[in-house]
Amino acid sequence: MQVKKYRARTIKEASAKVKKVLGPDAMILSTQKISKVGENDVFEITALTGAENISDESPNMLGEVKQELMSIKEMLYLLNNSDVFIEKLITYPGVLSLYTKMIKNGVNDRYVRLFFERTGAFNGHPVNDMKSVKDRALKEIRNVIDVKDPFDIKKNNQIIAAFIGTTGVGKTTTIAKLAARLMLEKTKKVGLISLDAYRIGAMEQLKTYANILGVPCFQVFKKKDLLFALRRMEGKDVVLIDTAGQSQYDRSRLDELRRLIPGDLDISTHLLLSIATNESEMNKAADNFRCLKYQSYIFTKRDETQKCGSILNQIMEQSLPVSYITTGQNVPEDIEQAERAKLLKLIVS
Ligand SMILES: Nc1nc2c(ncn2[C@@H]2O[C@H](COP(=O)(O)OP(=O)(O)OP(=O)(O)O)[C@@H](O)[C@H]2O)c(=O)[nH]1
Ligand SMILES: [Mg+2]
Repeated sequence: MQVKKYRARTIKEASAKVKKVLGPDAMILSTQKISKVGENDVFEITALTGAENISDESPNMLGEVKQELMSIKEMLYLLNNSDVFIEKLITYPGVLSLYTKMIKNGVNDRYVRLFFERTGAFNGHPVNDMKSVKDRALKEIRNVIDVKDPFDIKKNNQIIAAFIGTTGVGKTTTIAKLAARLMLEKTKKVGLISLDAYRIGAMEQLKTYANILGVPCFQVFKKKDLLFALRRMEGKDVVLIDTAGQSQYDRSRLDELRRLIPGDLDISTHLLLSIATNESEMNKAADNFRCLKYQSYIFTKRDETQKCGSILNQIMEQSLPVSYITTGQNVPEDIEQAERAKLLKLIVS
């Protein structure tokens, strides 16, 4: 392991020097701005080479220290993606690494700054304990994450839940996973309904799962069919309603779905959003389905992406609880109940 210092007129030039000499995996120990009267400011980076082995030398303590450090590769990434705010952050590698991770995870820069500003550490007062700033930022993020289990059945009321979302987002598969879980783990009596005014074939997939699980499954095209099906399933603890995939751009079909789900019945709706879609598509879907007054988010296809920052962006856009995360195509295994700590981890690591 070797410690070296590099100086340049800008932080970016100094970082580039470190990368050129020590390689992209060099870790930054400190970054300083050196100001001398009558001279231009100079930035100095103290970097460590050979740091990739430090966790082997002393797994616990040094491994932890390494986690707090940032690699020069990460710093260059950050410098290319941000601006003035970074100048305040740049001299605190521990906090900076959290910032970089969130940006890389796709959390909107605006929100990342907001959480750091909420810690109170960036309002001009010098801060000594950066670890506590990092912890405060994490706490602020944790505070906005809300989770809710729609099937947390306390009373003996029947729960009717409809699942909405764009075509192929995973509605039918998620319903099959939930139906199996509710039956096997919570010994609930489950019924399924397919609400689809357009595709005749759409019922088949749900029906196949219903047959495997041995639960009733009704196909519904009109509101009166839905009322009939619900009457037939009065004895069920939980009724799960699958809906036809809607293009979020097709207003008339969304309106039709809204008319099909009666507002006077106690039917909760849950919006599925794929974490693997791009941010603007996700926002558009969340906006356009809003007319269906969904009460929770289900984030799907977590296994298809490394970047889970869109979960936080969505929560910041519209503050609603997260109920489930789906993690693959296997029924019924690939679904997890949303938990704050797990969500936080997905967003910041
Ligand atoms: N990788 C991955 N694939 C998933 C997940 N959930 C569902 N899928 C897959 O996504 C595809 C579409 O799933 P469906 O459940 O049919 O989606 P849908 O929303 O019902 O689709 P429509 O009814 O056509 O709107 C299938 O191939 C599923 O296996 C997930 O969490 N991860
Ligand atoms: Mg479907």
